[in-house]
Amino acid sequence: MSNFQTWMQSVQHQMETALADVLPDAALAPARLHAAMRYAVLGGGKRVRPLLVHAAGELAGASRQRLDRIGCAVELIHAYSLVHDDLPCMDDDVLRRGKPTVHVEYDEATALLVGDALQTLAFQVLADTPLADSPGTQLGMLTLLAQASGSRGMAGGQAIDLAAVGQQLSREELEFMHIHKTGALIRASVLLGAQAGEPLPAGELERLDHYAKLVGLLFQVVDDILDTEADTATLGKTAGKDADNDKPTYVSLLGLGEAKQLAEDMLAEARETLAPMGDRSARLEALADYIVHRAF
Ligand code: GRG
Repeated sequence: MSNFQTWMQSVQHQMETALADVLPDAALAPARLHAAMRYAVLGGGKRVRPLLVHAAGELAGASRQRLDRIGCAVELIHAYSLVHDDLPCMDDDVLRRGKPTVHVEYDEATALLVGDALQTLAFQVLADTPLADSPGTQLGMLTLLAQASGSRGMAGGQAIDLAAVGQQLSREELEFMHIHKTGALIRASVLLGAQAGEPLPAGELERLDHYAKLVGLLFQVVDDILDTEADTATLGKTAGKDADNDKPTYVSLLGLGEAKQLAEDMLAEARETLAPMGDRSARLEALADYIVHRAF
């Protein structure tokens, strides 16, 4: 196993423990809501966003404890978005991470509350212990996560996505949607990790920001490629994917070959962006590579 794979598994394992610790005990009232929150978050997922938090935070010399907490905050926001995205009023999906979705396993009202409670827990986790060298920096981190999650970030991107069903979008419009829907939280993960450590030179912060924006879009291009390949492999639409398939994607816009080329080009740009930081950015580079090559 490569050094990167060993590191990735150790962070994933550590995040599972950290998430299990910050989530309310399922024995505490209201027990059904707490059990459903744990069901939504634990035992699945690649933990890409916490991995980005750790890789960027290590580059800035941040402690593992701080990065675990920040990783929990972004993963809780991500888990909330998946629970709400799966609801019948949105994508109406029945399976997530190989298990019944939260509204199928529990019920719709519980799934709505699970999302709400995970979102507020994320901000609690980010606020209730020192995570940066100054309170001002930590306040800025809270603002960053709020902006990345709200109507000018992920929730706004989801609104644009819902409005785009059955529409033809230009490449610019598709990019705008994904920068918000998927990219904003991925970008925030990198920046939050970096802010938990020593102040970085402005040039390095700009490089990290550019890398984070590229990886956010890259993630979605690859997700579109994976969806297309999964649909092709099963010779048709998979259960619960009908709404998705009416939405414009990079593959429907560019074709599979060009979408793969776009992913490779963006990966090359991400590598070039990190290059001046040398070995300190090796894990961020390996993560970008992992995000792209899990597809092909
Ligand atoms: C409901 C406010 C609200 C927002 C939903 C991000 C999002 C917005 C919905 C997720 C739906 C989706 C499948 C988007 C495509 C890209 C994506 C975020 C995939 C899932 O993320 P992964 O691959 O999942 O990181 P795991 O399970 O590994 O955590």
